Amino acid sequence: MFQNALVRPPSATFASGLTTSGLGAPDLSLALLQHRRYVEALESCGVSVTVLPPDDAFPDSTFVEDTAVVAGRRAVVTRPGAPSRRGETGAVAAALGAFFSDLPSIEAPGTVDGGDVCLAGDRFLIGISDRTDEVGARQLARLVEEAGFSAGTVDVRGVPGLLHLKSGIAFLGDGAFLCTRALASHPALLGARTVVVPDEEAYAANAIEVNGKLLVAAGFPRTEKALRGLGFAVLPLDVSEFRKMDGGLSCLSIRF
Ligand code: CIR
Repeated sequence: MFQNALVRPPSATFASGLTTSGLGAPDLSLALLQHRRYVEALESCGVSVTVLPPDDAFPDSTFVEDTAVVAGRRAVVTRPGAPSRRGETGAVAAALGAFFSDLPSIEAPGTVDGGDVCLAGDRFLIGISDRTDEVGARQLARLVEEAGFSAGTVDVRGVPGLLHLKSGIAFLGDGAFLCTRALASHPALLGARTVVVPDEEAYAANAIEVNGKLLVAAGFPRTEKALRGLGFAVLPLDVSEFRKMDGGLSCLSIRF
């Protein structure tokens, strides 16, 4: 069960963050509204939400998930792959310090983005991507293993259109994953139970399970229907403005 979540609303500079989506500039006031709804949804799942102040110096800082990885009673502060995002970690580490006394960091030259880290039961899948490198992944694996978890890597560099591992996969609980077709056939997922999103709904693979509810991006009817059919309590949320900046539901919070 998750008791807490850390979020950070988008700042006034949100539209100048990194993006490859080609979907146009985000509307800041709509993004702020969507972010408030996101916080309310987390609260409706019984989570107490800590809201960090927005920071204009870091346009991508609303995507807090990339800055820390929680492994039980340990939280690992990452070293984001994009140099423009490295300064985001200070405020997040300070806020996590109120909850975690065990707070190690990924050290240079390693890089890790939390969006590349998928916890499935007691096993961490760590994506090797353009943001998370092998050095960072090795450091993270050791740090989560010390905390009692197992870890393995998933190389997603050859998967087109995938910024992070979790852009294409979400753990649904009970050994099952929601994922894109490309990831379902990835050797790292051989033998796993998968619910595959239709190709035209690939964005919907970034979902989060929170205390028995599944938060999914709104506007992906086939995925939503399939998940409801499997008995999931689905909570659709509009995150259109975050999608324009290559982000999704999971990126907007650190849950623990
Ligand atoms: C970036 O490129 O870093 C941000 N614009 C989007 C980060 C999305 N984070 C995530 O998927 N965990």
